[in-house]
Amino acid sequence: MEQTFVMVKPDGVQRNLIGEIVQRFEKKGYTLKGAKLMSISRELAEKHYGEHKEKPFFEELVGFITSSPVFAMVLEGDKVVSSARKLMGATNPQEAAPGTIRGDYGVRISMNVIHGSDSVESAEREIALFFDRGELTSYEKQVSVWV
Ligand code: RTP
Ligand code: MG
Repeated sequence: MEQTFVMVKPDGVQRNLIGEIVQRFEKKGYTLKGAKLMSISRELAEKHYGEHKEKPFFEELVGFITSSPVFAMVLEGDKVVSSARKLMGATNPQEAAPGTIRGDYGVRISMNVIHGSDSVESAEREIALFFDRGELTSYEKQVSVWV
């Protein structure tokens, strides 16, 4: 089953949006396999956003993501990588459709509330960067038992 890495960025944590964002993924039907509130070191931020090292916004991005805690998650489900990106909306909240997380809560591209892996390969890399194996659970949802 496919897994992705999603994180509520510092602006989302500061604005009390963790619960709302987790709820959107839960209600959609994805399974939360691991989650934690954590501070990101500069070293981790530079690895995570390594693909943007040469971009003009890199320093601002690293400064922002290390400025205050983030809420990191691993979600599992069918095609969850691309679906999670759809639920998040376009990178620039000014272009993100209403109903998406960035469309509903974001204002500026530099503080766009949430991160989600952009491919299955990125997801594997990012999950390994942020989580130790022992921090991830391996249960299956047994919906028929609970509803
Ligand atoms: P993310 O990695 O955070 O999930 O965002 P993304 O895939 O939608 O966008 P990406 O191209 O990977 O950019 C990473 C983050 O850099 C910031 N950014 N600022 N000032 C700018 O022009 C600019 N462009 C990108 C955004 O915060 C974006 O989420
Ligand atoms: Mg990205």
